[in-house]
Amino acid sequence: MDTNAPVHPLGSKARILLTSVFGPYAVDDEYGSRRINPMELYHNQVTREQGPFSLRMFHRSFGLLLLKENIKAPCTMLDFPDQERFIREIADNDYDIVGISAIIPNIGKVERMCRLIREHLPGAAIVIGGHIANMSDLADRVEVDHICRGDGVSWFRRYLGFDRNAPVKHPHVMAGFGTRILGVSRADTPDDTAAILIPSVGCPMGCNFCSTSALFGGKGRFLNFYETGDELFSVMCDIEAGLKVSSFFVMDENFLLHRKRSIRLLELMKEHDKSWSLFVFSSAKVLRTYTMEQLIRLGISWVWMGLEGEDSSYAKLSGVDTRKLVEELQSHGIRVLGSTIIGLENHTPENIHEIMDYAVSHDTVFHQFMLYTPIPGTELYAQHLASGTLLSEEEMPYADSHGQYRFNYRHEHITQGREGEYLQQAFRKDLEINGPSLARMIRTMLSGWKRYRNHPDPCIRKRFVREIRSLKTTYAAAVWAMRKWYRQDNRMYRKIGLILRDIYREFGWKTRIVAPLLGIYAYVSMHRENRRLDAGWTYEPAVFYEKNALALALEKNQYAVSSQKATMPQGLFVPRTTGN
Ligand code: B12
Ligand code: SF4
Repeated sequence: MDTNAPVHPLGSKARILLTSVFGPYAVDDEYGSRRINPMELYHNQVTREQGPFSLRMFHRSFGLLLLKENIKAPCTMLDFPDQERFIREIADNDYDIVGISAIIPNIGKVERMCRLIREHLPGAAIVIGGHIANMSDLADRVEVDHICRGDGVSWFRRYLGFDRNAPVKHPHVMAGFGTRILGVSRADTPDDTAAILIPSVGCPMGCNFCSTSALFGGKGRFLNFYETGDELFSVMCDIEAGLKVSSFFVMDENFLLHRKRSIRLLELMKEHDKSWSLFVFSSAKVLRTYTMEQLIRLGISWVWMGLEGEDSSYAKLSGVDTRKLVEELQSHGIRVLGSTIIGLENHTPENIHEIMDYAVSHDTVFHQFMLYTPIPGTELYAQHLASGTLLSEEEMPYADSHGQYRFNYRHEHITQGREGEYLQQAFRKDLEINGPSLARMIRTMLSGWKRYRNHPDPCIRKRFVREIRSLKTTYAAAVWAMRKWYRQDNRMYRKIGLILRDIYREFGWKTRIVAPLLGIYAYVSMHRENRRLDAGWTYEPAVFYEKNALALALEKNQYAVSSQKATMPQGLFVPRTTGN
């Protein structure tokens, strides 16, 4: 295997296939798919115990989309194929390069895909990138020509002989698709869905367990695709015009940390009367360095924040009262997704319930619970390796090391596989005490609306008007249905009833009429969904097949037929029943 700055002889003439690993994902299979590890963000690790209230949604493989946009050679992308579809693609077409993007739990699929590529395309170079590249023995496990550790855009540019420093072109892609909640599928329209925005990769904070930070250089390192607020603003205007969106899901581990860029973006948003909504990841300490006025005008409407655990020693949390911070943010309409780690060094069977109670007491709109997991490439992994506490692959296969099942090491205090039980208890406690995330989200949006509906700045008003549109109708109906669902549970019935009362007060008689009318439909649908879930239904993402302009032109020349944009219908999900 060539690791030293390889260059492909065909350069821009090379035909490239980029692919994600094959599905189905939410099944237990020999290649490492696990039913407990679906290709869904929320249902995998946030709302997984919320039954019909769980938010179901898929996300494209953003790394590959970014690569495709920046490759000036014929490039085809296959996202979420099943094995048969993948085989058909490599058996029926000639490719010079096949690039696979993967994370470590999917190593079994990568092994299989590499074997299939060698069989069907013996002349093709195989390149592997993404978080799996952090496995130190990857090259010994799979038959691969190149491994890209870190940024793939510059890697591919060098490999194909292009200018590595050319500006990075941003793809125009919706952040999510196949959204479904309470058993009802939602159209992923630009009004309701955010576009993806990738300003940077990596995070300089370098927390000991963080594989994202590790992949892009660790402490003190990161890579900006867009250095300045001006560059980012221009990219956002371009996406806004192309996709007709007003919201951006900002895929940047610590977006607000890049203060100069954010403040300049804020200036430009003011100057150009933009009232965008931004969904961001940010550490607590960084959030505290902005005034609420700045956050609101910047359109921060949703934030993913690591809470990790009480008394954890992470610099990103030092000196911040996270409960106060969450309360304050949510009272301004900013939905918080808090993230808590189960299994930190000081966690024991004796204190774990207190730890859960502390996490749940934040009453964040969403709460992720994850096992403290040493991932190759991180400081935490190196420590466990040195102390001999890692479990062997036989004891703990990589496919199961996804953070929602078991530790991949011997924890000093938590033994006998009890961590899985603790995780489940944490998720359930959060639901039991705080109620469905959907209800919490609606409550938070309502708080924001009440606070800002008469704000003197028209851009701020415009954003809140846009965000609460559904509160008058579908969300009101959802609250009505959720309250009915809890009619045997006095405390939750009253809690949700208060939200409904506030909605009626704000939006008047039309909403009072619409809520029960649509609500009964949602209520029936929740029961149907609940029965399906009990019967073992899981959901899979649709397959996407896309070619860039050069690949389409090549196809046209080769077959002398009019080229077709071979994209699968966006926004579809494929239900699959596995339990009966
Ligand atoms: C979006 C996302 C998802 C989406 C996946 C969507 C999809 N279609 O794949 C969802 C929500 C479904 C998901 C699920 C899971 N995820 Co996830 N996910 C992320 C997240 C938040 C963003 C990834 C991203 O798009 N980044 C932006 C792009 C631009 O960066 P990138 O992907 O790294 O790509 C760059 C390079 O890596 C490289 N590159 C990538 N691919 C390739 C391919 C080639 C050929 C080349 C040359 C280069 C290259 O070039 C790109 C540009 O620089 C990351 C955290 C993060 N911030 O990275 C976690 C992360 C990747 N997920 C992770 C994990 C563990 C999971 C889960 C197991 C669930 C879980 N328990 O967290 C499941 C697995 C699902 C499954 N069955 O496979 C871990 C991976 C750990 C590891 N080292 O393997 C991460 C790092 C989070 C974390 N810190 O724990 N995830
Ligand atoms: S602050 Fe978050 S993204 Fe940054 S290194 Fe720590 S865990 Fe990773």
